Amino acid sequence: MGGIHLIFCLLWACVNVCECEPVMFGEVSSPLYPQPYPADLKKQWDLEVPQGYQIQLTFNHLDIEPSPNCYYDSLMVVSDKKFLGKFCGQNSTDRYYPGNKPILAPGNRLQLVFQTDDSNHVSHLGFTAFYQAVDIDECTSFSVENESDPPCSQICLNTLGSYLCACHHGYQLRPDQRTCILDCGGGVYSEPEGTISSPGYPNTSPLDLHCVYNISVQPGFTITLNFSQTFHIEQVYNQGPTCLFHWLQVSVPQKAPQKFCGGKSPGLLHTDSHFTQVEYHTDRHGQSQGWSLHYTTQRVQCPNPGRIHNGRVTPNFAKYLYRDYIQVRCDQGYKLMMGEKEIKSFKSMCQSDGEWHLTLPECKIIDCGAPKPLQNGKVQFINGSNNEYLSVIEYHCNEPYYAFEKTPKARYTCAATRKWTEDDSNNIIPPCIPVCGENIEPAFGGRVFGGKQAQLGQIPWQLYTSLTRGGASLISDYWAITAAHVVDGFENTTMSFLGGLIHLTQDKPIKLETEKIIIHPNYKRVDRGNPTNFDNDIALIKMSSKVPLGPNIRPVCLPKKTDGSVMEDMMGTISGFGGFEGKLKSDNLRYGHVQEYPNDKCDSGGLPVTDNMFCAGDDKKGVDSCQGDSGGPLFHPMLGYGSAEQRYEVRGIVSWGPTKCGDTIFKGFYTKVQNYLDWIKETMANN
Ligand SMILES: *[C@@H]1O[C@H](CO)[C@@H](O)[C@H](O)[C@H]1NC(C)=O
Ligand SMILES: *[C@@H]1O[C@H](CO)[C@@H](O)[C@H](O)[C@H]1NC(C)=O
Ligand SMILES: *[C@@H]1O[C@H](CO)[C@@H](O)[C@H](O)[C@H]1NC(C)=O
Ligand SMILES: *[C@@H]1O[C@H](CO)[C@@H](O)[C@H](O)[C@H]1NC(C)=O
Ligand SMILES: *[C@@H]1O[C@H](CO)[C@@H](O)[C@H](O)[C@H]1NC(C)=O
Ligand SMILES: CC(=O)N[C@H]1CO[C@H](CO)[C@@H](O)[C@@H]1O
Repeated sequence: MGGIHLIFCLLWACVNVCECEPVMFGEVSSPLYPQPYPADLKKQWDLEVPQGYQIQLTFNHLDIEPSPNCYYDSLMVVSDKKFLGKFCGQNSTDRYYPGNKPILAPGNRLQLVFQTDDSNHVSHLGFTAFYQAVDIDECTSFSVENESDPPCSQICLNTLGSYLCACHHGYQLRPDQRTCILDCGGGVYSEPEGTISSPGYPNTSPLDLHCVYNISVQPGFTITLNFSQTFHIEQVYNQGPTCLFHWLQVSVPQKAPQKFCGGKSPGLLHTDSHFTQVEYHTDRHGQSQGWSLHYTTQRVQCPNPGRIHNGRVTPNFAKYLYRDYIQVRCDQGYKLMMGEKEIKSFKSMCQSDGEWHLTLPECKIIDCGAPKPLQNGKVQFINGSNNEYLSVIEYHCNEPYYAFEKTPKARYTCAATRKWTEDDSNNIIPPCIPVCGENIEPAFGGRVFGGKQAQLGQIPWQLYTSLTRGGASLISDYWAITAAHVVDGFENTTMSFLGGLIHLTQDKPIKLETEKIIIHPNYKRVDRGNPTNFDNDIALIKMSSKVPLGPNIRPVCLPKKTDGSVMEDMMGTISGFGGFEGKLKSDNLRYGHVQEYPNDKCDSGGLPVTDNMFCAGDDKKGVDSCQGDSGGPLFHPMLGYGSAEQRYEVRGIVSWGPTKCGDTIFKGFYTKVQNYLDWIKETMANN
């Protein structure tokens, strides 16, 4: 009948489709009602309300011929083949009369079947009933016999035509919208330490769990899990114990996860990571007592930085942890080197990845650099090499022609300051100065008339110029001193001087050329060539190159300021290539001894005599300086030296004489060198 109804509907569909929709309520009555029903009848009604509802039938009136088991006439109520009742009778005293309560079908459909036999003598009226859609309480409608599960595992909320499931506090509805799961795990444990336990611990864990606990602390720290002794997770035996259905898994990035079950606590687990995930899983069966863990965090440890040669790593810890700093200091005399580069200081930090942010530098020995060369001297290593720290050097002058003024040698140590340092000194390397006044043959013969021929090296400071046939005295390795009148007129030229000779015909004299000729500024240049005033008859000559000092050419000393003035009766020695025994000049270097006199004891022949000169001569032997000796020295043994190391100083410069040479009455006049010490010193220093 339902099928016919459907076809009907389809034929009418375009006109009145809505009639096909199940209605929410309706009325149903026996044929002809409220007239008596006909005999020999069999009629069925298919009633339907929308899905999600139950259909409920309420009788308003029922009057069907009573019979045992409603044998003759009956109204049968069936819901989807489930028999709900068979009714007949007139009032509630009849056994098969429906009660006052409505009939509720389990579903949304209901069939009524009305059957009558061949007679209706008493004219029973039949029935009329009202049906309606009633909301199903899905929450309570499950049947225990069917073994079907309740629609919701925890809380069921009935709604019109449907239902909703909900969960108790602490539980979550799963995607099936029916079952609830313990709301475990979740969130992130970021505190430096904490405790995590299985749900309900120490009570048995709920079933069907999947809890995820993330422990995530800041980089530079590692997590250690300490499981408590009370530990139990169901284990199954499948060719050995396996964690098949219940398990606890600890996962650390970049490492294979570890699964645990059974009754033995994993104890202490060092993860070496700042992130750890703990997952706990139970299925719907079995039993696990659960677990608990306390986690702590430790700072990441860096490897021991190690030792360093010739330096120290500080601080010295047993362990170096994240954010610890180390410094490196080199021992005294060593410097910090990072590769090829020197660095001032070194600091390195233990990083969050357990590595030092810088590798250790090296301590290399410092050096003071090559020692400064010493003019006219040399340097010599006494200890060490490569100019390294604590190397010791010694400076020596090229002896015997040069020497330090005060000490025989100067010793320097390469100090931590990277400088060559002399103890108790200002670190200025003293200059090597030419040794003055020494000669090879210190003993000059006695008083010999007309002088005596000098030997090579005996008067090594004696110089000679053929240009003006004059002499000069070497006073350093650059400078010579002479009389102004010897060089007057040649200041702007180059003059040649010879040294290291005793014979003018000698093979290999030492040739010196002048660079500068400096005449004393107060020398009066009148009557050049035939001067009449010899005041300040002094000049300095600077050679164009260093004089190669040797045994035959060496400087004479200058007198000291304190040497006093001319001393009467004091003997001096004069030397030169000047004439003797009637000759105007000698080919040989000769010397003789003269005595100094006060100026008033000498006849000047009318020429001016000043305190810048002194006179000397020899009363008896007629020793005198002569033409050709001009500019040459008058020298004395210096006081304060033993005879073996006798030195000589130049006190006078052969200047002029009023008459012929060797006159026993008239003496020669000499420029008093002592008066010019300051000028000599200044001029030499400034040129
Ligand atoms: C038993 O449950 C199933 C599924 O839940 C349902 O289809 C069936 O109609 C139920 N049977 C009875 C007798 O309740
Ligand atoms: C826990 O960690 C996993 C893996 O890193 C991540 O996928 C998940 O989102 C994390 N859960 C929470 C709540 O942070
Ligand atoms: C681990 O926890 C136990 C207590 O459960 C404690 O006795 C033990 O000292 C802990 N171990 C460490 C290394 O913290
Ligand atoms: C010699 O030099 C070495 C280093 O080159 C140093 O260790 C040592 O102390 C020095 N000795 C002296 C006596 O200076
Ligand atoms: C040398 O030169 C200076 C400056 O040019 C000059 O004054 C002086 O007269 C010159 N002397 C001689 C002797 O030529
Ligand atoms: C009160 C009443 O109407 N009772 C009637 C119930 O039906 C029986 C017959 O089935 C009658 O005999 C009673 O009189």
